[in-house]
Amino acid sequence: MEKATLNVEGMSCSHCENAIMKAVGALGGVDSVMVDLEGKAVTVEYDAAKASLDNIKQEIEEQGYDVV
Ligand SMILES: [Cu+2]
Repeated sequence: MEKATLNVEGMSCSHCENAIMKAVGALGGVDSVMVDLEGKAVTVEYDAAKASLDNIKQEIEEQGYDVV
């Protein structure tokens, strides 16, 4: 299991948190998603054989947030 923390801009409230947790959590191979609003960070644990960090970043951006 891989663990990565992404810096994400644009998350401001629990709605953002839920949107990201739901969208990223639904990706195959993603085991857990943690959102830190104050720290502007999203930490994901994923199986590198089934999910890629690029896909995870893309999904966050599709939800309307910027991965920096
Ligand atoms: Cu929000």
